Amino acid sequence: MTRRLTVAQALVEFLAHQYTERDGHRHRLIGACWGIFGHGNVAGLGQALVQAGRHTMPYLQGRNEQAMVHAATAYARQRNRLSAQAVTTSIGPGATNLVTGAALATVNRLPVLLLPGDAFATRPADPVLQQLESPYAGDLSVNDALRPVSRWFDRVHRPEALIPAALQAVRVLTDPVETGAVTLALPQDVQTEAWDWPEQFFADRVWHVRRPAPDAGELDRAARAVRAARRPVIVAGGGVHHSEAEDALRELADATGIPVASTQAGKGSLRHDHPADVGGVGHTGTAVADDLARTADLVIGVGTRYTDFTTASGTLFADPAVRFVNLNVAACDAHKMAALPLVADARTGLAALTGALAGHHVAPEYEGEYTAGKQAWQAVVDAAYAAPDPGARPTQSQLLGALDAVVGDDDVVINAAGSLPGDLHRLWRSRSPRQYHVEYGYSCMGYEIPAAIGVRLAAPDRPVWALVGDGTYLMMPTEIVTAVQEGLPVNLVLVQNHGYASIGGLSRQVGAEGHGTAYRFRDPDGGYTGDPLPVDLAANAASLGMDVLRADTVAQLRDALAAARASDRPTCVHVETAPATGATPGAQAWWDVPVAATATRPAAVEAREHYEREVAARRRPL
Ligand SMILES: Cc1ncc(C[n+]2csc(CCOP(=O)(O)OP(=O)(O)O)c2C)c(N)n1
Ligand SMILES: [Mg+2]
Repeated sequence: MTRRLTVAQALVEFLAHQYTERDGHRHRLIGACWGIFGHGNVAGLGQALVQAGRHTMPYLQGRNEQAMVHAATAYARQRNRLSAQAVTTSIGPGATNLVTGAALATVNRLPVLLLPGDAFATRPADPVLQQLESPYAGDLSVNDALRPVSRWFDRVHRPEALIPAALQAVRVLTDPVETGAVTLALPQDVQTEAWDWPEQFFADRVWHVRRPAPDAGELDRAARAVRAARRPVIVAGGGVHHSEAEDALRELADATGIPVASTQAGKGSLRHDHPADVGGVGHTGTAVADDLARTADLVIGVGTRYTDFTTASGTLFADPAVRFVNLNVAACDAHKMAALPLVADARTGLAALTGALAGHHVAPEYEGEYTAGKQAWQAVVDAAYAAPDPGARPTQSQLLGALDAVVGDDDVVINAAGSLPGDLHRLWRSRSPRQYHVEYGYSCMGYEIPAAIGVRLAAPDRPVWALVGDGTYLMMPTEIVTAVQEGLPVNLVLVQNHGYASIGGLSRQVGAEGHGTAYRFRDPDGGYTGDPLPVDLAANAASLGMDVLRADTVAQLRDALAAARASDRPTCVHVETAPATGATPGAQAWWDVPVAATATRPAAVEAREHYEREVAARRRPL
């Protein structure tokens, strides 16, 4: 039995029949297909999607290809990687706009299926509109730029090649180790070619997402190391969420009293008020977590990649005798930091470790020490959140305090770049898994608004907040239109501070004097130190269709946030923040940003002296 369809029609039909299964629950793998059409996909995938209809494959219209990938990636994150979305583009610029989104997905180990159009396979006219010509390679196209940022890349030159290509694509999307951006480049002529497909290709196919159990020897060595440790600390990464291992982690913490610090991706693995939760760790961590990390004799990494923010650029885990046990489904992560590897699914591995540690508990003095540290940090958060003068302009940490007072357990808070990730990691009180949605693998300005759409599509009952700096807003406000079009009541908190404040601070620290980081008019000497620019981002958001509430004071901000949460329309709260005060805690650990080794200006010379002292204290991670 065969069915005659075009390549694009066959691909859509195939994707509509792919499912994942984990823990007895079945999920549709590809929930929808985003697309912007051009000559490279309109007659192929465009026609196929309209023919399939919205029940077979829902179509979502975006404004910018990068943003569509962000929305799809956030969707997959919120769905614990059990569902994903596809993104179709034309050839040329539509395709290359995917690159940043693909990198973000791959860095964060999140599945997204990219379907860029490609130049004709049959080459009736070379070059076609938007085709890249290379003097040395006839088979090169701009889509090759997607290879390094894809976990699977294939170009379907002939109709029948779609079958193995599509199966491999789904294998990678659903593999907990391999997953990331998956690209099927589809030449525009091939998309429209017909073929007699075996019916079997369109049968329901269930991809069982495995939960590999640990090797007995690895488990035994890990358990011995934990039992021998006096100051163990768990570093919970994004893998805890991907694996839905939050309960298993809590059971291990309850049974053993081992404190749990978390990376940006792992925050919320335990509720903030769980006695073992010591909050964020690393450059943007809490004092209590970082002190524990500095003095730990054993670090138990669970589902973490150990980025430089987590390790404070290799300076945080400072005990010369510190050892690592890494529970990770990916062997490449399990072996980082010269660790004892425990290669397994996070949930399965945590449960096994809890079993192997039966009867073991950390010393009461150690528990008492971090409990006191946790209380001290709570007081720091309270002080940072407190806004005694309701008539004053809020600082950014007071803004987070106001948001903290408004949200419930189900709200999702999204951010990716600027000064907010640090404040959020240090201060935010996570109340449920997947409430804290900070993308800090790629830290991509512009992720937040499309991500809010993806999260809302994945979790229609959860109120969603995109926290966005003015710089980030200007980089990618486009998908506001999509939220309005789809009737998604996403909330946007637009933080106006007239420039790239975070980088301004960093720039001053590293001797670059804040150059080019403020949004101000050019002065006669050529610098940007004139008046602030007369931009009205609130008016901009309103012009794209959002309801807008302007808050100039703490009191107005509280009202606006409450009104936004109650509204069933996409709503923007625009707030101009005051500079941070002493109440907002800063970095508790170092981060390596190299400073000019020679300079003519004193700021850089001084910064270099400071930098060399820090570098001298660094212990190189293995
Ligand atoms: C796409 C992208 N370009 C550049 C950067 C580098 N970068 C990190 S934060 C930042 C400034 C962000 O400005 P804004 O959103 O206004 O936040 P603020 O720093 O003012 O809190 C920049 C330029 C980035 N993370 N992403
Ligand atoms: Mg800013």
